[in-house]
Amino acid sequence: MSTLFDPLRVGALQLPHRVVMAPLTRNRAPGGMPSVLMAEYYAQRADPERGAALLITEASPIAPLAHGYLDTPGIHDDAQVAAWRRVTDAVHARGGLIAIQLWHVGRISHASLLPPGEQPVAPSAITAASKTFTRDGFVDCSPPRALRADEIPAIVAQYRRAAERAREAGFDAVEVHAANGYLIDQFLRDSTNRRDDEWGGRVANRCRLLAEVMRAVAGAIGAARTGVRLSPVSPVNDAALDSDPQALYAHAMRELAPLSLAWVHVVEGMTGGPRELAGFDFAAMRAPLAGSGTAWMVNNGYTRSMALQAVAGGAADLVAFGRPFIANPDLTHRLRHDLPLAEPDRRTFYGGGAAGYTDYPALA
Ligand code: 8OZ
Repeated sequence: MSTLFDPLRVGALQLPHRVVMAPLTRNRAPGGMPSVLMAEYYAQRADPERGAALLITEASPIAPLAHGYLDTPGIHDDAQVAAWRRVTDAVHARGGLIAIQLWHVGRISHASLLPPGEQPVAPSAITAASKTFTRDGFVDCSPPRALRADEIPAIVAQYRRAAERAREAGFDAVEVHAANGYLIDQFLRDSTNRRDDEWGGRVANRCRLLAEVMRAVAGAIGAARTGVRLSPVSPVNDAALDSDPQALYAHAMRELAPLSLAWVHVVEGMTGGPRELAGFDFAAMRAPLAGSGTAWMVNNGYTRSMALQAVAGGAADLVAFGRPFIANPDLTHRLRHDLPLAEPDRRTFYGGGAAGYTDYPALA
């Protein structure tokens, strides 16, 4: 039987244990450029014994139109690649492993964050009843326009190109962000996808963007370095639930199983909120992956005892912790020895500088 602290091979990566740092938006990339402070932050959490077995970065926009929040780090031009290299070098110097989360926000954006004259893009022209963070603080999302079918292959290509740039920047792997009501999730759910072409309608059509993106990314950098994050019952970002999430996400798993991706990462319940929602059966969602070699990564509000039990009982291969990693750079050390955890300060989650970011100490 495996424990939370046993090593695991995940695709091309040899992980020293099962504790992963979940992606966390922190808005400390001025102008979309990964900062030196970010290199320090990730390196603090990279120790293979005391920190994360695998760090997953904050969500990182793959194109100018993929941005939806102020000061999130891009992975779509050469200067960003060079700046990310400082992050991956700092993590590797500590012996750590790091994946970048590839992000397209779709309709969760504001025109002021996009190139002049552009508006957000989405499967259908339905404005999100949600806010985003701009230079002027929190504002309502701008009305999106529906993507034309002939524009979608270019978006798939942006994911592929971002994955290639991620490898140029020294990342060990990528995680495609298909959760939390952003572009790929907008295509998946019938609440946000009202298309009647080959990208909408029946489940197979709504899964097409996810499947094409995963095939493109895996084809470019290898499935053994490719993961994906999904949140089947999370309503965040005005993502009203699909009419049949169990059927939708089971179909998605049947499409992804033959790719033998490195991992599938699931947010259980509402992202950052309650775990118990809607009676969704995550074990049933996972079933089609049997024999695929794809690791199952779980997330959302895990405590030490829940994580120990999830791995020991076979419900998960990996457990991703988000907020606990903000205040505990040595989270794995603390979990291993059942030491007390520091509490993060919500006021410094998004934006600002070193305060509440790189100043949480490890235990002596
Ligand atoms: C919090 C604030 C802004 C963005 C997500 C990328 O929910 C995010 C995000 C979280 O996946």
